[in-house]
Amino acid sequence: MTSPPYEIVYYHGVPGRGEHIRLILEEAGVPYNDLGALGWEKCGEYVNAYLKGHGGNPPYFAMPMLKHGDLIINQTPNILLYLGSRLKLCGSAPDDLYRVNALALTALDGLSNEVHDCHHPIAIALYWEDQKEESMRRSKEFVKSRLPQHLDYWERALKSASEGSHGPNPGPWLMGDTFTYADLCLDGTTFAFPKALAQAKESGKYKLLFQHYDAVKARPKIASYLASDKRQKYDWGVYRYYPDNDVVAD
Ligand SMILES: N[C@@H](CCC(=O)N[C@@H](CS)C(=O)NCC(=O)O)C(=O)O
Repeated sequence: MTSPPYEIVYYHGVPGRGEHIRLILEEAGVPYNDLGALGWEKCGEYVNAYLKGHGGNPPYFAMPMLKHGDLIINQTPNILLYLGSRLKLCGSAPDDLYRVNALALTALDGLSNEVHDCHHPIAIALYWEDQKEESMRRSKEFVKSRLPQHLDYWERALKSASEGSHGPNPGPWLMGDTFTYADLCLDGTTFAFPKALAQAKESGKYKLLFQHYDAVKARPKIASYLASDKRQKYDWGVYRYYPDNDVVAD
């Protein structure tokens, strides 16, 4: 029996939260349909149907969603958990799934949700211009204190993995020598805060993390995806560039 296709229901036009899902499917080398790319008319049919709940699946609150056969799920980390487990990208020991999930949740907290909140600190329904002062203040605080905490954490996690604490064998990935879906990419944060990330790189404090970032981008299937026209450019969405927010720590 053939498996039904994996279908991503998400906006088209930016990588956004949908990108975490695209990347895991690309890394696994499995085909998928990105319904947003079919145009809003087609994608909107699903979105409207799923708003009410559909075929045993509860209504969703916000995209992205994944449809796989009769199952329709939302919440990015939940989708990653499902795919990571099916596509064998969640470590080698049975309990690794929960370890990988903790890493992925931490990555999504610090390098996605907090980055998003820098440009929309007051309300997602307001334009950036309507919360510009707060956004600049939030960005300064993020770059000064939260970003270093998160970068320190990832450096520590990679050091621990390189010493063999997280997996059966030491290695360059977060779970040692086994690549998993938690192997984050700093890409979006680098896009939003290029000066702060350049400063972090130059500091020499995050050698393992920046090597890891390069190694993720160099994985053959990821590299080929990033070079393809399927990869969308940052613009609006979670990762945005505002020159006023692009600050460095004092
Ligand atoms: N925690 C959710 C957040 C989902 C989310 O905020 N999605 C955005 C697009 S990336 C959205 O549609 N937001 C509309 C809203 O929250 O009302 C996840 O990780 O999937």
